[in-house]
Amino acid sequence: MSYSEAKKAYAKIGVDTEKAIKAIKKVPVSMHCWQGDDVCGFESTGGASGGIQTTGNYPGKARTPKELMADIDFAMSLIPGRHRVNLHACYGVHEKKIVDRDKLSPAQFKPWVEWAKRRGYALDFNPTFFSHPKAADGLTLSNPDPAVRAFWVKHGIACLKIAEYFGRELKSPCSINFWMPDGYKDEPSDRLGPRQRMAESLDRIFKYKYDRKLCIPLLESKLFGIGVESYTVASHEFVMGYAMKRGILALLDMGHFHLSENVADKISSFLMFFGKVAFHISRPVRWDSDHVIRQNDDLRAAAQEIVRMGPENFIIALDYFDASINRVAAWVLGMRNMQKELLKAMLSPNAGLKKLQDEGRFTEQLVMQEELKNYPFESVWAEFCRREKVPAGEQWLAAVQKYERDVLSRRQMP
Ligand code: RNT
Ligand code: ZN
Repeated sequence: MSYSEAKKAYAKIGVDTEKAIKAIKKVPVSMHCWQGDDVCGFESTGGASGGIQTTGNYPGKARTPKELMADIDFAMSLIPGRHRVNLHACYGVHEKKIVDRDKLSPAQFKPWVEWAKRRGYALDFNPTFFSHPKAADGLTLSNPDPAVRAFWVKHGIACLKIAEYFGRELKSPCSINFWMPDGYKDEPSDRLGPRQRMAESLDRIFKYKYDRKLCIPLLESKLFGIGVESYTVASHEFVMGYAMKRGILALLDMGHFHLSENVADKISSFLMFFGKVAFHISRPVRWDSDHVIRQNDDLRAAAQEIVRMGPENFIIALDYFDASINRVAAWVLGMRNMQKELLKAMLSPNAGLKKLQDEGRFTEQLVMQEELKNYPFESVWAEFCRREKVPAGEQWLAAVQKYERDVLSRRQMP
């Protein structure tokens, strides 16, 4: 169907496709740098620890900051709209000697800022409380050893300063997400102590008077990790309580709940009581497995909630890492899928559907919800891509395959 025919079909149900195209263009998605190198970072070649795991050994992962930046640039060239890039503290650029986590400063992130300025990206940030000798026992901010806690408190404060630097230099507030893997493989005898220590350490970090105009701290909850199955210190309840008390935002990762829970249902309550909602868009398969997001029911439901409650009230970040497929393709597919679901939700007569619900017209509501799934969304997506000068369909994959032949396949792993 042509765009003008689709436009008419949508107009009949009160949906303005031009408005939707304008709206989707304004929603930035924060693209996670860590899909590009399996969460390895530039400090060691150890790979991710802390209850997270990448599986697969697809060739061509980025080995240096330069390669990672080039891969991100290439991915972005196939994604419509303007987006953000999400960095982790373990992606600092170190000259000769590696600066330890407690001593990190803007100096290690200057090359990222210079690159982001040149490209017009804003940056988000994450302290890295894993893949480090002082996190080897799985406990960081809740560690019984005060010296270990002090080390990680310093890391947290150092990262707040780096986030302020990003916000200031790139003229866009930087979200900084705190996720700590702390927990136990088997039943603990004391569930309270680690949570008290965690709260006390976080208090010490947030005593640093960060500039709220430059950085937005987020706190991410989790259910369990690999090797950390029985107890997670920063659980959903811990995070809800702590974030609320401290006046920071809680972050919902779609992979951090029981598989039968509807994560989208949590959004409205979060919005009511926090005012803004931060999201890690991910896809659990059997466990919190961080597969590339697909256009499935979960993503659709989350996107609908985001659109119905105003995308400006959300911080949308992707979080998955698949090492079994082309990593650039994993980024492009995930970013486009996110945008596709947001656009579908924007092409929905949301006010009309709400009216049907309020008037108890449930037959019409159900029929309309289903019929909408077969509306000519593709034609509007294609028009959006045409205006953004990126391929609308799977032609983007041929470009990635060429990049794989010319660039990725030449990278030898040490
Ligand atoms: C881990 C969390 C966390 C990480 C990133 C790398 O379970 O989801 O957000 O994936 O910080
Ligand atoms: Zn996450």
